Amino acid sequence: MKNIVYLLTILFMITAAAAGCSSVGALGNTDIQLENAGETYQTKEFITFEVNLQDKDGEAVSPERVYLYMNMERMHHPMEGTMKETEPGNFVINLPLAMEGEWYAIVTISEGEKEVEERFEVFAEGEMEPELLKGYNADEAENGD
Ligand SMILES: [Cu+2]
Repeated sequence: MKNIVYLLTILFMITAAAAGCSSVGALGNTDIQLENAGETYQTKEFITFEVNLQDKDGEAVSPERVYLYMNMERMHHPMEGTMKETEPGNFVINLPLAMEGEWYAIVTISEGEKEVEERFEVFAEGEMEPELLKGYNADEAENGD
């Protein structure tokens, strides 16, 4: 009887470890693509940013949350928000860019506590938008703040 309890405990631990490994691994092995990377956009306009997620076999990955955060080095006017899934593995959000220059864009995909991020660059040209210089959060805008 003692042996069976021991065996069941071991089996349970192996199962739990395997489940944990596969979920962490799946997120870590995701190929994150920002379709807008390297592109130049006009300031003041809302731009559709699009992210595609695939695993190593080319299958769509749909994590719980995909978040886009963009800002400029040594400046503080973050453009950010939760991206919406339009089809499996495809996520979009509409965000403006406040001023001309180089912006970094960080895509964070998360599943529970586990998160993975990837950094890209996009460019903006055109006049500065004073109303956007404190940043823009699409999630807050959607909630009417
Ligand atoms: Cu700036």
